[in-house]
Amino acid sequence: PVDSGALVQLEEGYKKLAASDSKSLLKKHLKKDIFDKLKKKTTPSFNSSLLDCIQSGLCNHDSGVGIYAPDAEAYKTFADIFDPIIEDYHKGFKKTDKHPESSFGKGKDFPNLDPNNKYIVSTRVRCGRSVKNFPFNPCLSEYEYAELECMISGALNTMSGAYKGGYLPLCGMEKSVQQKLIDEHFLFKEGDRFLETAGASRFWPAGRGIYFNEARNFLVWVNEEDHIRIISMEKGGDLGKVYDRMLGGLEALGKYLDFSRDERLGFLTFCPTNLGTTIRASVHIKLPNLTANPEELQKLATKYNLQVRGTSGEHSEAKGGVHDISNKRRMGLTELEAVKEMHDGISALIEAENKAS
Ligand code: ADP
Ligand code: CIR
Repeated sequence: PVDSGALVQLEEGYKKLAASDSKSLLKKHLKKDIFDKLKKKTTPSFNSSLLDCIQSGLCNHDSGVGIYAPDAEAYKTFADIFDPIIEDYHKGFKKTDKHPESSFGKGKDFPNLDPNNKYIVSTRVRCGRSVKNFPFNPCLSEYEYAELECMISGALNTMSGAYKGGYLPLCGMEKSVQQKLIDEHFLFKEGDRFLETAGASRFWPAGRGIYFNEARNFLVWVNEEDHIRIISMEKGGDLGKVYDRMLGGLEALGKYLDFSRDERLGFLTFCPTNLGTTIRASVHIKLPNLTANPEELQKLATKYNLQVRGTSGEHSEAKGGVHDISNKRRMGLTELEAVKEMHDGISALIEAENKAS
């Protein structure tokens, strides 16, 4: 059951959100009748409440989305709010829809986006995975963080060839080293208030860390937003090469770890925006003509199902004209289709930039 303190917090938080000018999907979809229907529910195994799901959105009215699943069951117990948000974010994935089986394709499906190195600074593809039989951040004990870290770093340390590297735990990492890794876009940032208020930063930095190979173009984040984030990145626009490297790493890890996948939702993640394929394929790109008119850029991004972020990731500014542009939806289409959506969209933006010059 939901204790009376949490209920009061929920009611007050909801009132404030409803009266605010928040643009979040939470505010848009959490109608009073849905709120009332869900406010006393909890998930069967972990006793997670609606407050656990929406605390981040209640605390941060500038959220784009504003909801997380504290455990996988929350997607079912609180389906009345997750489903419409999922449908909105992933462009029409309905509550009766089923995420397709994985179909990864190959990097050769994606020609270099910028062979003359005119626009693209770097290309990155990431996916997220949860380890079977473990809940998401808000429900993990300190012991489970350690267990997960041990399992994941153990699997990573078996990697060979181009993937051979080392695991660096955040515990004991020099601040200067940490900051350098963040500035180089390798490491996740610290103190993200959206994650913190979602209950995702408990026991920080315990169990968190980063693995990278010698070339520093294959990286794995451990226990940040998701148990695992697998990342491939390099300078330039060779999306195919970057994608293949990510796929190889994913396949190697999958030999040692079982990942959580839901029949309907696909691969399970903490944030509903990452469900399904979990893939975000992005470029850091300079498009001076297009970005001179932010509204026009946003219009084009919407047209091609792309998302524009700042230079240091989500909720950051674009510095020196460098934007992070990626596929937006990850659910209801295959991995190959998700990356193709990004490839075709970025190609179209570059074409538009050329025309505008
Ligand atoms: P994600 O949801 O993929 O983890 P974030 O927006 O939190 O993404 O960004 C994580 C880090 O990855 C940030 O440092 C961001 O600048 C970096 N990043 C994202 N795309 C690229 C890219 N194409 N090239 C270089 N760095 C990138
Ligand atoms: C927000 O709502 O802004 C944060 N909780 C982050 C949501 C994830 N954003 C996204 O577009 N993938």
